[in-house]
Amino acid sequence: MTTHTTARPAGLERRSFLKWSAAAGGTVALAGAASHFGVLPGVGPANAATVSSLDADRTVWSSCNVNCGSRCPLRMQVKDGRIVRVLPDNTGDDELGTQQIRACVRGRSIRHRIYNPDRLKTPLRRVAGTRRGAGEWEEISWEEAFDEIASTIQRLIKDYGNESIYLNYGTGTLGGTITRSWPPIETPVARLMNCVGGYLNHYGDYSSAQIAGAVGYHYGGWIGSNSLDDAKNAQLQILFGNNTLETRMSGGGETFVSQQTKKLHNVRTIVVDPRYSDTALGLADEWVALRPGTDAALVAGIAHVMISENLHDQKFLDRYCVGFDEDHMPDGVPAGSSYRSYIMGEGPDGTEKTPDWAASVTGVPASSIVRLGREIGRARPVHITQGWGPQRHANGENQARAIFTLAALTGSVGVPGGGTGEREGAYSLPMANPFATENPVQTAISVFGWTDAIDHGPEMTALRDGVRGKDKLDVPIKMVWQYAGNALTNQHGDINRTVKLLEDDTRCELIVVIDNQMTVSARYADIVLPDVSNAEQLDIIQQGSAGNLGYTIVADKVIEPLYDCKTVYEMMTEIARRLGVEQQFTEGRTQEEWVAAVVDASRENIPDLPSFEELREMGVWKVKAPTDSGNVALADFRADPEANPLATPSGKIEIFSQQLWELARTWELPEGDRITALPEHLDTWEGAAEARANATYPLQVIGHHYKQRTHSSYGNVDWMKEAHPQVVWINPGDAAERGIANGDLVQVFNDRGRIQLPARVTARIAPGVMSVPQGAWYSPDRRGVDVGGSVNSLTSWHPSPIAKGNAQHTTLAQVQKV
Ligand SMILES: Nc1nc2c(c(=O)[nH]1)N[C@H]1C(S)=C(S)[C@@H](COP(=O)(O)OP(=O)(O)OC[C@H]3O[C@@H](n4cnc5c(=O)[nH]c(N)nc54)[C@H](O)[C@@H]3O)O[C@H]1N2
Ligand SMILES: Nc1nc2c(c(=O)[nH]1)N[C@H]1C(S)=C(S)[C@@H](COP(=O)(O)OP(=O)(O)OC[C@H]3O[C@@H](n4cnc5c(=O)[nH]c(N)nc54)[C@H](O)[C@@H]3O)O[C@H]1N2
Ligand code: SF4
Ligand SMILES: [Mo]
Repeated sequence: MTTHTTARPAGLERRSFLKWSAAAGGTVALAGAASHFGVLPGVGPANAATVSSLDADRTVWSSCNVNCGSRCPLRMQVKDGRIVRVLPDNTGDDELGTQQIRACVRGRSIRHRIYNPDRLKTPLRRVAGTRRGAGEWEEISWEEAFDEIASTIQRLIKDYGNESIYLNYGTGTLGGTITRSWPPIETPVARLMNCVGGYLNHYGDYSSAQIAGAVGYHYGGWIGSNSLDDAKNAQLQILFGNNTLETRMSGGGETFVSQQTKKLHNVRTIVVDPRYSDTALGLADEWVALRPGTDAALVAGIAHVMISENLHDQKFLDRYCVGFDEDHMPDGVPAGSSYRSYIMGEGPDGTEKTPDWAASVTGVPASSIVRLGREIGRARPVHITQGWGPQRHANGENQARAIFTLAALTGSVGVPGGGTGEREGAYSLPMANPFATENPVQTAISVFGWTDAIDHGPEMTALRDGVRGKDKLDVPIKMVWQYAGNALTNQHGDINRTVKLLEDDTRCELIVVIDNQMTVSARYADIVLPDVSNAEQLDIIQQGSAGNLGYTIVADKVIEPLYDCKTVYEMMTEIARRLGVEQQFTEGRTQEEWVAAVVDASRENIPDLPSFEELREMGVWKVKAPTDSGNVALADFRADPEANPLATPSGKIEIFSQQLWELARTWELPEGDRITALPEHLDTWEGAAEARANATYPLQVIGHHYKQRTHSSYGNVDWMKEAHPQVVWINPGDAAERGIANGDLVQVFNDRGRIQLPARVTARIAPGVMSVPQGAWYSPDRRGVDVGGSVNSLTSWHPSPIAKGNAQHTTLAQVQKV
């Protein structure tokens, strides 16, 4: 049975809790004391500059709901209707499974996002006749905004059908339930659209498109991997491009889980990453610095050592996999098609994947590859996970599958201390969501394909563009809803090209942005609807990834809506009324009644879950996973593969996928792009090999996820910009060649764009590679130079071959001193 853990420090009764929370504020230094009292100029009610926390009128549970993979409860202190202080979780302890879920610096600065000068205050409409994006706005009433949106929806459905209306990707309120912004089907916007016939859907996401596109062929579906606390059972832990210390930053999430596991069990840890990431800094015993997009080649070199020295787990491969050697191949494929043949130079390419070969591709010394092959080959079990950096590449599907294959070579799949090579799994509560409805429209495009669908939708087909549910699209996208997302511009590839497309309002006729900040995407809207922040409304919050800890948060309304902002639920209700479907949309419930309904429905799955009223008082409710040994992915399959087959055609792990073999023959790909049945290394457009042959743009650019921001969210918070400025990481050798010193202002550029920002010259990045932390706000100056330093000024629209996903870490550029 699950354990109920809302532990409080001994001696504190529940009824004294609120008082204690307030008092704790004065003494818990972690919450950041005096500097939290500052008041932003020009926003909110006039206020005293300093307020002692003891003076606060009340402390209210809220949370940070952005898409950082974690999700932290926040205790917001209110004085005279204004949030004056933000405190972290204070329930639980410092043990794995009952830990405090302490907010990172972003969550603790949330006041500066709530009371930000960029806050949207009133509905805005682009001035008729001006260019979209020109920044000429008129303030309109809510009634005008609702009327115009409702009548345009009616016209577009009549003229083009529901498939002309698209819900763009957006994860700004991923943690919410009633306010949830992704997946599209769970959003309040989808709920509205489903009342009037539905909308064009998307599959995949910007996070993990390629791995999601690959894992079905390899494992039969998304299976995750062992949790990070399970590394305690391993002899060796390997993290491929998995930067948990920066991308799961909650002090109660995977940052805590991986650090605590390391501290208690000291398992040897290898980090494979072109950057010496914060995770390498905090956890690694060894850093393997490879060129971006070459993990499959590194794995091939390691496999060569293991096979040559008989260190691979042949028994596991025989029983659980197809495609490793010639004796375990599907029918009807030519000899020499196995992974072993590929590695030993007996396949169609005739190249032996020796450590020397792998060194020439990856940049990792051959001697290191030999040593790695031996160490990995001799360790059992090996805890292998990958983040989503390796797969956000032009060859991302193969990168992901190669790392899965290394897990199979070590025979570590399905056992404690092992893993599948996918991203770490974690325990989570099976919350229900009765608010979500079904989309009557089946047609879907890839998450990354919407710009193409605006540009030339009816030319997009299943075999060429990955259209699903239909052989081809019939209509282009005519309307875009962008709710709590910045993927309309800032987070999509090639911003300069994207904004050119959006400027033309004869193609996409209506863009509605619902946000609470004047974001880059809002600049390209026709109508901007000012949403409240999460502190201004009630919702139930879906947990983040936290090892063996499950939890849920009831985030209450802390303050009244600022300015003329409305909740998204109210906005959708008003539009539903104008479309004649209000009753169907609301089912007669208020937002609070919906939250209560979510709790009631979830109690059927989780018998111990307290009632809505109890949760509301507690703020956060925690449950430790029922097993102490961590989450082990595919344990059933490992125990009995015949009784528990995978959902692949063979029921086994498909190192050679016959489905991909077929795809490679039937799908139409741009010249140079390839799909392979084996997880081969592929040299791609703007990849590592091309970089060395390209005199104009010889440097590979990746854009790691950065602690200043969650994507673009928090990117306009003064404190965060000061603490973690936007800089481009450059290797000292590359910098010296160009006369660039640490701190110099530089421009990074290619044919698609040019950004300007300070250089961070550091040996923490591999030679030939730069990293521009993704998510900075695009701000082109008069010359068109993006002085905000957004990496998507440099990236492209070119999708990956199988998933049609965003290959935003595959980019070539040059750098020069300004
Ligand atoms: N080059 C490059 N590009 C990338 C990536 C990369 O690695 N490299 N990563 C990709 C990935 S993994 C992802 S997930 C996407 C993320 O892309 P997005 O999902 O677009 O993420 P954000 O930029 O954080 O945008 C969230 C928006 O929600 C808004 N928001 C926050 N709270 C609220 C609220 O309460 N109400 C409303 N209405 N709005 C709110 C914020 O102001 C912000 O504008 O970016 C992708 N883009
Ligand atoms: N602080 C912070 N946390 C976040 C986010 C954020 O914006 N800020 N975004 C959140 C979201 S939505 C997501 S999807 C996740 C993203 O999580 P990830 O996709 O895992 O994050 P990335 O920073 O893109 O990549 C992880 C690491 O992979 C490395 N890398 C890049 N290319 C390669 C490669 O070819 N091979 C190898 N081995 N490594 C490579 C990068 O240097 C980086 O250190 O993070 C989440 N957490
Ligand atoms: S950004 Fe993530 S880790 Fe930081 S406070 Fe918000 S949810 Fe927690
Ligand atoms: Mo993501």
